Amino acid sequence: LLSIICHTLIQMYLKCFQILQRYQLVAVQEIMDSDNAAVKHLVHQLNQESGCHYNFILSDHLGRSSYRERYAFVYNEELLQPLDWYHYDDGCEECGTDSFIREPFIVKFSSPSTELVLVVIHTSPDYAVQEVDSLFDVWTDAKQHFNTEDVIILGDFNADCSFLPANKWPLVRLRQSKALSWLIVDSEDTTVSVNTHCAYDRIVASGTVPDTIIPGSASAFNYQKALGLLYDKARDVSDHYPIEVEVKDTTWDGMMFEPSSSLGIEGGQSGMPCDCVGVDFTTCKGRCGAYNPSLPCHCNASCSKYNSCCADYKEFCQD
Ligand SMILES: [Ca+2]
Ligand SMILES: [Ca+2]
Repeated sequence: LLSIICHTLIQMYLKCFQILQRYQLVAVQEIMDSDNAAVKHLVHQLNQESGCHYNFILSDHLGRSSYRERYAFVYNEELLQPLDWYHYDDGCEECGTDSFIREPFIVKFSSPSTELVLVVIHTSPDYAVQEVDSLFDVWTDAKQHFNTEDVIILGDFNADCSFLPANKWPLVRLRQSKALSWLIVDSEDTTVSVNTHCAYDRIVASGTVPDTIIPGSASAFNYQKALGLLYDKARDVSDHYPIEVEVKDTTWDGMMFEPSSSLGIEGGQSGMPCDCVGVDFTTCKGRCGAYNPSLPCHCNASCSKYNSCCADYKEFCQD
């Protein structure tokens, strides 16, 4: 079982097929088509190319503005089946008291021999410190929800370089907890550009998962080298390398699931109904990233540019 992040899959189908076929399970992010036609087409073509039975499960459109992204898990359905899933309830979007721009999508998969909970996240680079810290709450919630310690959190955390420099690690509970293993280490370069060396993309695991990882398998997959691509072509595929781990499964007896006849599962909607009773709209405390045109001041990254920040924006939302 492997996992991977593959960005901007729409543009460069063919190369992506070659990359996707390495994996039994893939977390995909930054999906921006309004229907699910692109992913459906991709998985359909992937099945034709590979002769395998891949399927996918899609999150809601996630974001605070009209710019929204979806997550998807693409999986080999003869070996993996989604059992149950939910969107993490991160607070009230309308009040700006939510903790993520794109709240994590959480899916419990079963294989013939085991079960595993996966949490996918694409953090906001502007609030990477707060969001990666808040992933600790998501991890706690996922463990309770599914009554298991075996959780993998993966995605573009923006967890390096200027977005999350090393001196901020003490503020990040996900990093400080001894119960979590950061499988993609700080020295890894997950960026395709030769001008950046940053471990933005991460796989973090708990429970029995770290013990099942094949040593040395957690890494960024340099598809430019592996496929012999020119630099410009590699950059057309993505600005990030996929990150991957290989899990050894010693108890699998060769059993496979029956593939389903339909393609694609909608993972439901995010966002519980909420009200803003008692919320102070004049402060950015607990409201970093908040933007609401009907309110006099904002706490989003571009408020400085428009001179519309609440007075304490710097204190609570900037370093
Ligand atoms: Ca949110
Ligand atoms: Ca690089």
